[in-house]
Amino acid sequence: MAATYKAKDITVLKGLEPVRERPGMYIGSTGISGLHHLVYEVVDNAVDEAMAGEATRIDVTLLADGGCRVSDNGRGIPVDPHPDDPKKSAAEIVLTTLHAGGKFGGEGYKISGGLHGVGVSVVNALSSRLDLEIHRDGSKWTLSFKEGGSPIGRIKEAGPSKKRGTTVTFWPDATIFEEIEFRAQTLIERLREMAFLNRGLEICFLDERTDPVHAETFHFSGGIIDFVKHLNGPKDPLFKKVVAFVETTDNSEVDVAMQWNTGYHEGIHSFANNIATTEGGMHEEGFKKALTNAINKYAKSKGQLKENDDNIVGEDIREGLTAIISVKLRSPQFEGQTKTKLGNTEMRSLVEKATNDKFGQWLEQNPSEGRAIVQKTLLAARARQAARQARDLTRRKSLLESAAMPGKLADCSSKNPEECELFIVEGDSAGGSAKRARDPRTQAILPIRGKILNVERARLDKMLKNEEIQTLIQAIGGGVGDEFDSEKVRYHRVVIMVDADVDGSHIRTLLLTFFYRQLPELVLRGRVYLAQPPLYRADLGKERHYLKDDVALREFETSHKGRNVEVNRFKGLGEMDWEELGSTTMNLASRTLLQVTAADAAIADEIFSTLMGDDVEVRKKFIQENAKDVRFIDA
Ligand code: 0RA
Repeated sequence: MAATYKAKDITVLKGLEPVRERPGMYIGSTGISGLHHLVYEVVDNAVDEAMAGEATRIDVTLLADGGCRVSDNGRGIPVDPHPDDPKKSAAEIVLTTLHAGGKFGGEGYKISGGLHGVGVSVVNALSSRLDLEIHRDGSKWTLSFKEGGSPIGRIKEAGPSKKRGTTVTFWPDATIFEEIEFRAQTLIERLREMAFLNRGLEICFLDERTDPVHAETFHFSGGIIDFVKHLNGPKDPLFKKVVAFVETTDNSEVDVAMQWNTGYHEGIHSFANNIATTEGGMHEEGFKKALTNAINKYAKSKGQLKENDDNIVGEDIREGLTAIISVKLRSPQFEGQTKTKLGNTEMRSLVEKATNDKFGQWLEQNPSEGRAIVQKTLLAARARQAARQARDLTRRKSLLESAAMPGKLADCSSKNPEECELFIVEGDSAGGSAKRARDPRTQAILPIRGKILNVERARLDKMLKNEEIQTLIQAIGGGVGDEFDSEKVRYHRVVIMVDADVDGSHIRTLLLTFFYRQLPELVLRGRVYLAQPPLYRADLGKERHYLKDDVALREFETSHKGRNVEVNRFKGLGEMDWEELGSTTMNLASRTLLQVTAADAAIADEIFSTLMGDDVEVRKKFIQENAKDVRFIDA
């Protein structure tokens, strides 16, 4: 008897040995992402049960001892003797044989998820222990596995049960993984996504490693409609409704939800069998093609686009669009560098047809929303054309004038961009002081007049036609928009120096928006700065102190109580003499600069869009909400 068991154990071990020898082949890596893959694998199996209409809830628990428990209320893994080897239960085979999982149930398993799809046996192979508990056919069944996946005895009937479902508890093998501590946040994000993609499925996450325990439940009755609302949450939707449609065939399913926001970012997220297809693929291609087609057809039929007008291009249609395309199909082909591109050609025509028909219909039924979409699209097209014209203009100018710099620019003598800075200064008088105060070798000055304010209510396209902005593009030297070339930029630091008043912040918002939209690389590389001119001068006898803001002033007054302090507020840069401007704001040794982050620029862009946008209601609301903020008072 003992000898027979031994022989069988060897066959089983052989079954999972390849997994322990080359874990990366099965789960990608033995790092943190491979570790999380174990959880996803078991969860995928449970989600399959939900997709088959057999489970409604999944519980994922991180145990205090480092294990992970995944529980579902599905049918339970079959426990009957397996025809190939009647001494073993089907469950034992599922847990100890590669690829065995999917083969069970045959037609019962309509659509199988898991990229993965490597099966729960891989999790078993890479665990130091795994406990299986199955509730099925009126009983509770248990079976445990030791390090490497061999079963400890046979499956046991451990009493009656009225429940159904499978619970897998596993402890990742510390000799295989570089680290074995799960990250709650990573798992939470994936579980939330899973809940969005499988409408109605309840996923409960519990982290028992912390005190107090951390519990979160994901359950979305709207499915991907809720997903789109979640993504658009922090943004300003163009209208309340979410466009959504479904198409099912005998062996596949297409699910689309989308909503435009007033921003400029294109956020299309596609999935195949719950896996993010970040490289896109056939389903995404079909969607984009039909979206462009449907909008053009609609815009023409409603006269918003005339017969002779150019068609609206996809890029302009997708500006500010948040969309989820989720397809489920029997045999997904994953291609591309990271195997996240869907290759099934039948999905292209299916999604294309569904989008053409159903979105076309939606537009007809929702004329005011349809009109808003087309309007936004036309604005995007206009801005893009204007940007191109502005680019052409500046390019032609610099060709004609053979790189002659604009007359207003007091350039620096060094031609090494690494040590050069460009100060964009508000007003001619401050510009004059800055020119005197600068280090002419490395610091260039470009005065910008308040006139730039006349672009108030202008959109970005008008802004690009503005002479001051053109001068600025020429001075910086790398071009604009898609053609921006950071190698050609003439200064490694671009410093915005404006008055600390309403006009000053208006100009700053405008400039930051311009940089964010047209020269984003400059912002991302951290090359844009804000000068920090002092707001106050406090005279103490012959001593002069420069104080950057109200807080600094209060501190100064407190620490010099009883002494005769004379305080002056600088109403603008022009009130400082050139020596003061130099020592407080420009000299490398004594100044402080504020580096602009991408987030700062994005906020400026949002303020700009809201204040300059066409939507009077949104603008009003914004101004009311921000009325206390002095920065916005003049808008
Ligand atoms: C094989 C066949 C059937 C279900 C399962 C496996 C199954 C596997 C897992 C893994 C985690 N939870 C699970 N739930 C079910 C079909 C059983 C039937 O037809 O009754």
